Amino acid sequence: MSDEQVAVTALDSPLHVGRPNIGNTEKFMQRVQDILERRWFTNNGTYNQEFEAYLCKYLGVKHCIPVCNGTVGLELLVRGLELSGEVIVPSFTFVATAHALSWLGVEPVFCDVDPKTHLIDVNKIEQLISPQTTAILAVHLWGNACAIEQLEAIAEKHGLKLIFDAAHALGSDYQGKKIGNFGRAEVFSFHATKFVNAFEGGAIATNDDELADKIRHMLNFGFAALDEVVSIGTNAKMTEICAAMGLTSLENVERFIAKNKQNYLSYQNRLNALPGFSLYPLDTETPNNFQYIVLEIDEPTAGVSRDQLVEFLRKHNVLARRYFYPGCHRMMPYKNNAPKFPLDVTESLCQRLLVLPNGDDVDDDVIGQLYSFIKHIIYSLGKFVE
Ligand code: T4K
Repeated sequence: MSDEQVAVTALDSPLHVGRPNIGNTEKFMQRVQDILERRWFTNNGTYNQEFEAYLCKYLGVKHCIPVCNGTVGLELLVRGLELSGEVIVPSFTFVATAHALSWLGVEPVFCDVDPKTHLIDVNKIEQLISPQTTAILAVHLWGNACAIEQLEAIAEKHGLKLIFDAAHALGSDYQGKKIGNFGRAEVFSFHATKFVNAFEGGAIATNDDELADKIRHMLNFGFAALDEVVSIGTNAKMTEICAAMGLTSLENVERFIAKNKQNYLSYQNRLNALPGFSLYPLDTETPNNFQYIVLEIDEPTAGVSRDQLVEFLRKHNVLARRYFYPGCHRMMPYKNNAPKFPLDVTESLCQRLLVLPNGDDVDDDVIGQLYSFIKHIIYSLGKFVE
């Protein structure tokens, strides 16, 4: 009897996608103590300033303004750049990207993505441009940089603003420069599920002094100085506890990336040997955070569907996710409007992809177990060939 025929047993405890990484706990607790002693909890405190300074140095960017979360960061940017009418955005992204536009009365116009990179397809953007289009909001999905040069050329040719949702892309490079330096601005997320987290949080990175000033006012009710309000504003501030967590996580960024990369390679060694399974290809020579283990399943060759596999893994305590099923254009409120052009690649990816766990919690043994679950279900369905 082969290994695959032996019943596999579920993991002892659930293995999640998006399990938070934790930096130096002792250092974080010292910072919490310090926050409590100094009684300065929010409103651009010391840890916010330190977090921003650290981010700016790490990214090589002039401003990286901490905010309460990535979604609100995108909203501030949309408002700060006075975007209106329509903005071109991929449908294959977390729904926050589209919502940030809709929330401000701007219509997201969905563009298809490239089948290999899963990034906005630069060849399909121009057909979506109308007299109402004011910007392109591209997403560096899975931490992989978009085709920035081509996007810049399209934006310039049509007089559009170019901004990036960089929620996944802290630590990634494009042509030797860190993400955070491109377009008018880029927005990061430091949500618990991101590999560098601040519990909740985000940041707007830009080299544009004027835009940075405007956003700093807007995130604090429009205050420019004591008793002086210069614009409409909101409350998008990051708390000191979140900034302390963000800073403590960021101090460990290289360790997190090294672990992620090691896990990525371990997944790659195993999964790419299975017919019908392909791991999202990352160039291991280009800096990336390697956080996302994205598996594409070609059902006829693999002998198992994505949904069968997700269900089987879940039964065995591996909580894989079907990101970004079913695609923003199929979610409310967007599903009431047909996309301007078909989103064939997005539709296909939404049926074929799953995301597997990575991070501090995962190691070679766990990946080995996960691999045996996958082999087991393929074997059970009668398609396993060694
Ligand atoms: N743009 C993009 C491309 C994004 O991916 C996101 C966020 C944004 C913009 C917006 O940034 P933020 O406003 O969030 O800063 C999660 C996150 O809530 C969301 O931040 C993230 N993308 C998205 C990809 O994933 P859900 O609905 O999948 O969350 P949930 O509660 O199902 O948790 C995800 C997994 O993480 C589960 O397996 C459980 C695990 N988890 C979660 C939390 C909160 C933990 O193990 N511990 C935790 O504390 O959206």
